[in-house]
Amino acid sequence: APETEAPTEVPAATPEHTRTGMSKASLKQAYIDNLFYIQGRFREVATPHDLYMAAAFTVRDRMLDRWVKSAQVYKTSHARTVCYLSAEYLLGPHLANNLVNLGISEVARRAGEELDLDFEAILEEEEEPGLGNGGLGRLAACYMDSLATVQIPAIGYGIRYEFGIFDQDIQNGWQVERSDTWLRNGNPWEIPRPKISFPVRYGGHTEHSRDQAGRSRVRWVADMVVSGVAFDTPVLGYGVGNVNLLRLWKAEAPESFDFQVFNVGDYYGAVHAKIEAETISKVLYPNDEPEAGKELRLKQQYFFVSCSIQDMIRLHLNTVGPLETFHEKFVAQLNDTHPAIAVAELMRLLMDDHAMPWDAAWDITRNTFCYTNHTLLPEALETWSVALFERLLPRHLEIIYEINRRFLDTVRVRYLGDEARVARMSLIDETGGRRIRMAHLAVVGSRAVNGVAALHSELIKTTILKDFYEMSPERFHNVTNGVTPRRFIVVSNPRLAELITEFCGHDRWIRDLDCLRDLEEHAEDPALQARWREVKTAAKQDLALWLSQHGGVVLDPQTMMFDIQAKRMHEYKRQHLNVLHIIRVYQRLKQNPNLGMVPRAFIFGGKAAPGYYMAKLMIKLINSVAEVINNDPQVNGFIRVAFMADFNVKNGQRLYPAADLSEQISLAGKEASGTGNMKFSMNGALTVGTLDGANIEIRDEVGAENFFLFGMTAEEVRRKQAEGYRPWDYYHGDDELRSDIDLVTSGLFSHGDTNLFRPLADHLINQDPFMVLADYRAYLNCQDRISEVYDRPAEWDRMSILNVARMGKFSSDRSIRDYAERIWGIEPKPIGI
Ligand code: NBX
Repeated sequence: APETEAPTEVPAATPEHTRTGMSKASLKQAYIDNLFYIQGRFREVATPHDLYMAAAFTVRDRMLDRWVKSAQVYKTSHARTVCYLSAEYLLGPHLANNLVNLGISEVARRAGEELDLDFEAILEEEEEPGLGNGGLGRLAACYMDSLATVQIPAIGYGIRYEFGIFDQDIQNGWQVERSDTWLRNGNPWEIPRPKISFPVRYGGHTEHSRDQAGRSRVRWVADMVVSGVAFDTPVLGYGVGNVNLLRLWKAEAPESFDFQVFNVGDYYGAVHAKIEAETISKVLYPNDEPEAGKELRLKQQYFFVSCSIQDMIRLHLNTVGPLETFHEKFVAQLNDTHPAIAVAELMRLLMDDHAMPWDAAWDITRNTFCYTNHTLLPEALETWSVALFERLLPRHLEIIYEINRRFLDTVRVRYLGDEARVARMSLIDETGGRRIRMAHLAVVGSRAVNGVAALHSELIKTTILKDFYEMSPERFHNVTNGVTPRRFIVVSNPRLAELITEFCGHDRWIRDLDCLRDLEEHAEDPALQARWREVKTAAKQDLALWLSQHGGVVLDPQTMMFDIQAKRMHEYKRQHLNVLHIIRVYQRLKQNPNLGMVPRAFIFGGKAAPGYYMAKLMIKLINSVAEVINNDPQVNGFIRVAFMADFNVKNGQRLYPAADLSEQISLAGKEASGTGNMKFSMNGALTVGTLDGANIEIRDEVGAENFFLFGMTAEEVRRKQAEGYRPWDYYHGDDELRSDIDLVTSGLFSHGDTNLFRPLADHLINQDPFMVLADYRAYLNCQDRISEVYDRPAEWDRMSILNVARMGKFSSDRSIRDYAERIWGIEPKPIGI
């Protein structure tokens, strides 16, 4: 028929933005249409939220084209696919990021101007999905961006929490938590897939029998079932046609759950059961450490894992075929141990639902999973009581026992008579109440294990997973973390991006961050330095303005060095070491008001886990010190202290561009990697840091002369702890240290209350598990050097330029390529635009 012969392809000569509706004119038209047809508004009566929604839908529509094409290519080419299993995704606002990745930021801005829209106000309107606590969740989000950008087919699986990480208010200096209602006004970025849903069962008992062929079969008779429904968010690659999928599961009562039939007469009981089902994806646990014994947390983990594995099996059976090749189609990366139950779940599904024998199922399972460890802190290693497991997941407990039995047999054969080793390696910790060690399950059930920075990956091998390393060293890897330069330079620091582009080629560096090296040869050029400084000062002005409008602290961006520590509040991260430095400077200024020091703004941001008393007390201390210093006219021309409330992705994007100095001062050996360290340095901040996590590699890259190093090494820490660390000796051996700690408890910062901060001071003097006192003097000396260098702008600017120029390694694109080549064995599947 003539119709079908008509050319369906638009001639190639037509510019891409015209073909795909990305011209200014089509953006304007689409925007007006969306405002009218989706929000039901015209300009004159639209609320700021309507204006945002129309923008979001306009952008989302433009992603769908690429999404559909990617899905088709991935499906028909049977592309090997990465499934990233993560309980957290700390995504941050989508709109600006998607504009950048679509390559239409500029044209959209112009379209907005012609429609008389306030572009910045529209961006501000977006509520960020805060479906994560901190580094681990944000890393998952950076990896989703990079997977798409380096064109690796991927699905991110997780939980669609109705309430993400709490919003933080500061009241009277204390943290107050408010629930995060990010879905209140609708989420334009997700597409509900009610037809993609799976049953997830809990509780009950198992029944063992034999089938006709005499093979043993197990039936799990559960006593609770919920339904997981998929919500899909497209994830664009930068400047490529690839769009990957973030599939988050929402818990609902199953449709079959008809309370008329099942609960005649018990209407309230039925509604209660429905609520219980929906509770599973209700709220993110706000601790960046495991929730010991919280049944709901284990339910959440199993919930998203079970949905995800069932979905993978469905996809595989729909396309490639027999389950025997499952591991050739999929590789599943476990983001820490939160999804480690996946090992038992895949075994269960293969054996119980698909009648596969143990050995075949085990082969597939072990070849599917890889495990990333994110912490060495012993208190952060996840374990679950056997009793809880038995109650909630009886079939999985049986499978874990069997995995363990077979595994320990291999240990015994390998290490004859070494029963101590067997006990150490067991999946079950028999000391005290019996508990399942999730890290051991993850290691035994995986093909590869990795840490997140070089030091961390080494320490894993000598500490928490030493026995496993000795048994199979070839399975241990390092993949140093990275962050996406799209969000953390292009979106958050457009002035710097523009300046870099002049030297590093349009778009080139955004895709290949090693191109930043082109800046190096200009590091001493006074002209570049002047512009570099202008960019930094402008960012500091933006931040100062914002802070003055939110919290009221006034900072001087012209004269003051912006010294920033922004991260979760934790004793190991040592925000109190930073505070002791502030107090030292304060005391010096009080003794000598004409000190002539470099003015500094000390800026903090970070949430404390709601039940972590010491972390909350540190927030109170920072705000209390701020109150005294900011109101003391004798010093407040030289130093000011600000605590930015509600540090999240959006607020982080205000901080990174504005920092002169980045505080990365954890006790060596405790911070697995850190990623904020990379974000700051990429934006031209110099780092004051310990030899911990990725700091070490950052220093190696930017050059020791461009990094302010202080403090003990991990090895020195280990030795000192082995010898018996006595913080008391430091307290008594250093007059300034003693006077700084004593000032904390003097009542000066607490309106005369000498007890308020006593727990903090006492803990430092008596225990000091993170050796604040041992590193105090080195830190102060280093800070003095920093002030001296800051006083020599040409030198500082040169160092700052060199930091940015040498940060290529810390793009998450590099991390993902490392995973793809060294761990996953997966090739890019390029899709053009
Ligand atoms: O993971 C963090 C590490 O502390 C950082 O050093 C590292 O850079 C980052 C990414 O690799 N870990 C982390 O953020 N953990 C959690 O957020 C967490 C959340 C829930 C939980 C345990 C840990 N139950």
